[in-house]
Amino acid sequence: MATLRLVLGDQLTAELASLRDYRTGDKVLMAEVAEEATYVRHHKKKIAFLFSAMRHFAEDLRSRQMDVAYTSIDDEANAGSLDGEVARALHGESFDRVVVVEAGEYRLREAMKGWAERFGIPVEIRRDDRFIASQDRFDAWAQGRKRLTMEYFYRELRRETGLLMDGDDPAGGQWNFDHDNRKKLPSDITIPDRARIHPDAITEDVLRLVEDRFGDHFGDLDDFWYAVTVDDAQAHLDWFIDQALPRFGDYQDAMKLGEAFLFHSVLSAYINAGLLDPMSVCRRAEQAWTEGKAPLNAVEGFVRQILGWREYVRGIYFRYMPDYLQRNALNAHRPLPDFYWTANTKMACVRDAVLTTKRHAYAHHIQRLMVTGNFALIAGIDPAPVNDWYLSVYADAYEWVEAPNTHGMALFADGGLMATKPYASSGAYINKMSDSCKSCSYAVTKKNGPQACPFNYLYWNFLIENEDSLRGNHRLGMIYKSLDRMGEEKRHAVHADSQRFFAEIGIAEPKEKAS
Ligand code: FAD
Ligand code: DLZ
Repeated sequence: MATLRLVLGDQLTAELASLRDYRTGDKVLMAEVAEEATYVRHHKKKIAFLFSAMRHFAEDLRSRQMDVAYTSIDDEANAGSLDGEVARALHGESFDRVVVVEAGEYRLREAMKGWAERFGIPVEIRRDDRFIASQDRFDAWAQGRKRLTMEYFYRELRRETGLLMDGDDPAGGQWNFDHDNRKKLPSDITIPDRARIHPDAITEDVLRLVEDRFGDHFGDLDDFWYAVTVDDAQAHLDWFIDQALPRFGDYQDAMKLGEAFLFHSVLSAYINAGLLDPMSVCRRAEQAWTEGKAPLNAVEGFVRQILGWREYVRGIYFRYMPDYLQRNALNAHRPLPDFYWTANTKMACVRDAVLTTKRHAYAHHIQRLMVTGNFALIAGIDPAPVNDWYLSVYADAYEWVEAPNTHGMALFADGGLMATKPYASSGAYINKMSDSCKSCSYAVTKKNGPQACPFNYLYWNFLIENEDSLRGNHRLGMIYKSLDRMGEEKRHAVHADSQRFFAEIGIAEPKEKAS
């Protein structure tokens, strides 16, 4: 019984469920296809990272004596899509079945359901057990709950896995060390230089190909430092555990102009593509704590991101798709400003976040949430183009993780399924957590007028525009009381400044109000 085993670009794990029962005579199919590279116009570095990692993984499988059929993007016979490539592989060969691990994105998962009928052959779609919690596990937890608070899901997974547990109690007597993890960067702190992987011949080939085929996509291709093999991703993990994890917690929310990575792990692209296993990464961090190499606030903060947030957002995505992305709870309709692509803005924090993104296909969480995300939220940008932007510009972006973070956490477009209140803030938050306001053309101390930081008046404009939806939110009660104390003149200034600014950045369409 010969089996065709399709491995997707984000399934680069030798222990993958679809490869476990490989037998001589089977064939592994991997394909670089235009459809996956362009369903959103991915950042050039993301395509290069994935194509190079796929090519290295194919070599790895061959070294394990597996028969791999690999279609490169410049192969003349390339069908252009994954289903087209499966059809081509089946043509004229006698396979008895196709085996594949479920796709991480809803669109492809749905498409795969029709493959058996389409190809006239059994197609076995296996569960992706690289996640710590299955979808059934998440659904069982979510069932009947009024609020899906991540913290409680995370605690259950801590208990089940034993990660950072002291018997039945959390290590250190607390589940969460968030309050220790909001420090501003001291001006004299040394930020460690990142370990970089230099492109080998396979990566150099891919870089040329990507420039040739996808040269008009967003992003810089030069200075390519991504790991593209399991060993090199492991080296990045080792570097992080030694050099950055000890201060990960303290400066988790900090930002600094020109410093893309600070003490973050920069491992998400590897974990999501399958080069690193999420549970092993958590265990490595836990070990650093037990060996006294990293403090508990850092290790718990890090483990929470992976065991908590990463597992939780995937559960949310598959529980609520496809309706999830249709939601637009705040009825936001303005177009995405051009500066998300060009970085051509006088707001220093936004410019830095976009330039970092363009250069590295990476920005850390606080830049994504509190700078570009916060701006899109308070400016009332339509969630659809914002989702497309986040899905295309980051090397770690797949819809299962991008959509809940963008649509739910950053934009509150899901109406509060994930967050109890919108993550909206004025310039004061950015000033507190970064150095960007010091060199900004706008003044964070000014609340109104052409020189004022746009985050300041857009914040109030957001609360006014969304008063019908948000006034009843008990976590915003104090803020609406402040708004009630605002005089007519000030409210008028907020409105006028916001309209002037929307016109200046070319997004002045009036916001439609829900009927
Ligand atoms: P670290 O800060 O070092 O965190 C460690 C690890 O925890 C990450 O590598 C990642 O695997 C995981 N993690 C941390 N936060 C989250 C989170 N909120 N959700 C899921 N996993 C998390 N993450 C993606 O992997 N892909 C995305 O497409 C993505 N889009 C985002 C969009 C928005 C608007 C926001 C606010 C966040 C998004 N995130 C996304 C989550 C988070 O910003 C990134 O995982 C993180 O910045 C990756 O950098 P890092 O590896 O240095 O993470
Ligand atoms: C993101 C991506 C890109 C850019 N290219 C490919 C590809 O050519 N072949 C492939 O198998 N996968 C690719 N991927 C990853 C897929 O988009 C990903 O597997 C689906 O979105 C499901 O998560």
